[in-house]
Amino acid sequence: MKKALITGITGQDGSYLAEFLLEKGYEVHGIKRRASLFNTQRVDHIYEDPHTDKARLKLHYGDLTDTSNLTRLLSDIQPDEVYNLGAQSHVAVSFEAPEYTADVDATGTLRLLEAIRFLGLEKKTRFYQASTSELFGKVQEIPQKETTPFYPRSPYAVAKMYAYWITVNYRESYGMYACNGILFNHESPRRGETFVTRKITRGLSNIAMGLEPCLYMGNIDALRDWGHAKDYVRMQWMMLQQDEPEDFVIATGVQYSVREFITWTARELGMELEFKGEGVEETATVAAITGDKAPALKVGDVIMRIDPRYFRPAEVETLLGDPTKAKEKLGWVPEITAQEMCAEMVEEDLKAAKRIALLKEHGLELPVSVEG
Ligand code: NDP
Ligand code: GDR
Repeated sequence: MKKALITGITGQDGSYLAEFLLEKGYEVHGIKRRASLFNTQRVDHIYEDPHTDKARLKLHYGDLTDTSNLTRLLSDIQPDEVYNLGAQSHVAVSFEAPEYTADVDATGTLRLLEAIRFLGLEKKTRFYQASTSELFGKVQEIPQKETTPFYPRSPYAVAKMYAYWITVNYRESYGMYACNGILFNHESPRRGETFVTRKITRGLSNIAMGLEPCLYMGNIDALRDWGHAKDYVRMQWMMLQQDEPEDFVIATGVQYSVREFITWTARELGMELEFKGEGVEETATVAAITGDKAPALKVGDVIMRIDPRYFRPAEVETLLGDPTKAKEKLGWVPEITAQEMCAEMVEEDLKAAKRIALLKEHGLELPVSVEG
C-alpha cells in the first residue's frame, strides 16, 4: 500500500486530495495544527476510528515551522509521496503577516525538502509543491505558461517563489523527484470563507436570507482564471506518477472578473443586479427578482458596496493560464466550469443560510461571522 503525507490536509485542497488518495487505495497521513477549536471539519467525513486496524487516514499534530516535528514524522511514516499544501495561503493577510508567511510558505518548504534529504529518502519520496499563479503577479505575458517570467506582487507570492525555486534546486542538485504545480485559482464549497468566490456565494446567500445587510468588497475589476479544486487535486497526483519530474501550469484557460462572479451568484439566487457608480462609489442594487430564493430582498435593495479596506497594497489585476502542457503531456482537462462551480457553491451556502434562518425563526440566534 502506497503512503502519502499531506501538509495542509485540513485545508480545501488537502481534504479533496485525501479523499482522492483514499479512493486510490493509499494510506494517507496528514499534518494538522494544534488549534484552540476543532479544525478538522473538512476531513471529518473521511476520518476513521484509529482504534481499528483498518484506518487508512491518520492525522498527526505538526507545523511547517517546526523542523524536528517534520523530520520525525517523515522518519516514522517513510512516505512514497509528500504533498506540500500547507501554507499561510491568503494573499491579503500576507501583507499583514509577511514574516510568518515567509517562515511557513518559503522556509517550511525548505524544511520538508531538507528533512527528506537528511533522512536519505530522496530516492524514495516524491515531492509535490503547491506553487501558484501568484508567481506571475504583474503579468509579463498573456496567457501565462510554464516559461512566463515571474513578477510576484505580495509577501505570499515572494515566499512561494522561494518555495518554487528550492523545489527545482533540490530536484537538480540531489536528483529528487520534486515538482511544482503552478495552480491558478481553484475553488469549491470547501473554499475558505475569506477568499473572494466563497465570500460572495456565502455573503449573498446570507443576505438573501436576511442574515447580513450588505456585502463589502475590494477590487471587483480583478480578473481570475477559476477552476474547481476537485479537478486540480487530480492533477497534483498525476504529476507525481510520471517517469520524470516536471513543473506544470494548471488552469482552465478562461478568465472572468470578480464583478461577473457576483452577477452569476446573484442569478443563482434568482436576482438580477444593476451595478452603478465608479471606483469606491460603485454599488450593486437588486434590479429584478425572478424566484423565491431570496425572501429577504426586494427590488432597489443595495446588496454590495466597495470598502477600500479590501484593496491590496499591490494588486494582481489579471491572471489567465495556458494549460496546454498539462493537456498534451498528461491528458488533463478540467471537467467543471467556473459557472457550474459557482452554482454548486451557492447551493451549499444557501442550504447553510437557510438552516441559520430557521433556527433564528425559532428564537435560536447564531452569530454569523463576516469579518475578513
Ligand atoms: P487553505 O488555506 O484552504 O489550506 C491551507 C492549509 O495549510 C490548512 O490545512 C492550514 O491549516 C495549513 N497550514 C497553515 N499554516 C500552517 C503551518 N504553519 N503549518 C502547517 N500547516 C499549515 O489553502 P488551499 O487548500 O486553498 O491551498 C492549498 C495550497 O495550494 C496552499 O499552499 C496554497 O498556497 C496553494 N495554492 C492554492 C490555490 C487556490 O486557488 N486554492 C492556487 C495555487 C496555490 P489550518 O486548517 O489549521 O489553517
Ligand atoms: P487570490 O484570491 O488573491 O487570487 O489568491 P482571492 O480570492 O483572495 O482574491 C482574488 C481577487 O479578488 C479580489 N477581491 C477580493 N478578494 C478577497 N479575498 N476579498 C474581497 O473582498 C475582495 N474583493 C476583491 C482580490 O483583490 C483579488 O484580485 C488565491 C489564494 O488561494 C492563493 O493561495 C493562491 O495562490 C492564488 O489564489 C492562486
